[in-house]
Amino acid sequence: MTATLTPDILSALEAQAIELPSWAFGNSGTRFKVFGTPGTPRDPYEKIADAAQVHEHTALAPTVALHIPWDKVASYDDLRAHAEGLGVALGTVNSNTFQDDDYKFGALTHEDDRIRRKAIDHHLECIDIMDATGSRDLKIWLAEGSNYPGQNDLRARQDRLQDSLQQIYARIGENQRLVLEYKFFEPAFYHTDVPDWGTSYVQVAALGERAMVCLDTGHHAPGTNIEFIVMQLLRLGKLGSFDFNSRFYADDDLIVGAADPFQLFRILDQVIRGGGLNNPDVAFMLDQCHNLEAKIPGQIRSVLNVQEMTARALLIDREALAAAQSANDVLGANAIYMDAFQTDVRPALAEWRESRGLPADPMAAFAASGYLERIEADRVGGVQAGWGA
Ligand code: LRH
Ligand code: MN
Ligand code: MN
Repeated sequence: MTATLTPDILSALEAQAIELPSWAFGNSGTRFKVFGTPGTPRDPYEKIADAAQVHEHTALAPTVALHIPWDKVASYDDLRAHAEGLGVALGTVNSNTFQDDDYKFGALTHEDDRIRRKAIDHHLECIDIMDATGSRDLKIWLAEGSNYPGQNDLRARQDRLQDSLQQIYARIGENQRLVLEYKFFEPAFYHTDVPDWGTSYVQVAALGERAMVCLDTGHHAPGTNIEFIVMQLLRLGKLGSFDFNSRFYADDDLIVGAADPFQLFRILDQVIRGGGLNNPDVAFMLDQCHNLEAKIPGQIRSVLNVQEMTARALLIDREALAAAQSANDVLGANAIYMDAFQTDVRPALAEWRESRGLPADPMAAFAASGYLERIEADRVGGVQAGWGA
């Protein structure tokens, strides 16, 4: 079945905005090997230039998230002007308390007040940067936990975490937000201090209205019903942002929709059902690392996959579905749902793109643009940025 997209669907799609992570443009790999790629950015300015290519070819990615200290620069006003000159804006600021020797046994949960103070101060510095970049969200992901039962006092760590978050939240501006990301394991393997949405919710609910939960799709145990969590957080008004990526096994950070497009469809269905699609309270971000594939087309593929699954989810005949659900028509309801998922929206999206002056096939247009060849030739010398620099 191929689709015709109604004006309502097209205007919802037109408002869709997906934030790109600056770190997706640097080199990344596994703990076994990080492979270098010719043309990889050497600094945050070049990462933003690459991100702007994704927006130029898709009109889907108007903002770029920064990671501090990876994206530290001398002047954030200058970085902001550089981004704006390329047609994009600076978005979420991600803090980093996972690459400093002091944080071996924790940061915001650390027993030692000096180390905890240092971690809190890092977040205050991130908020200063947000003031300069015009960013709304401070995203916190903590690599904290323990490896062995008995190693730590789990409860005392929750208390210290709340105290640290309160100190950070006190500095969050009127128009800013604190977003707390959870992850069930890694780098710690026995316990993680913010392992699940419940813990993140409890921690942010105690802070106040401008504190929200970030859901990274790769941060759950296999088999978790992620769309249920999306529904619940939207219902509670606490879904602040998504980190989209896909996974087969752990925190794989692969192209969105690559592993399980049906799961992406189900998540986007709940986003629409919960009023979150173009609700400014929910930030749609990618959190991906391209270990093998070229980075810019990797990001283009991801934003297109999100757009495609959004279009399919918007095709669900919600009236018919509600009627089938209230009649307990199990097979009928499921058939209505699956009909939307099985609809090919690609020709309709290509036509719509062209009507807006965008390339019908952004992947092909980017490949033909010569940009990759240009950066490979231009960016020689200097040190390539990587996951961590
Ligand atoms: C942690 C995480 C988090 C970090 C990013 C680099 O696994 O998903 O969002 O900020 O990786
Ligand atoms: Mn993430
Ligand atoms: Mn992750």
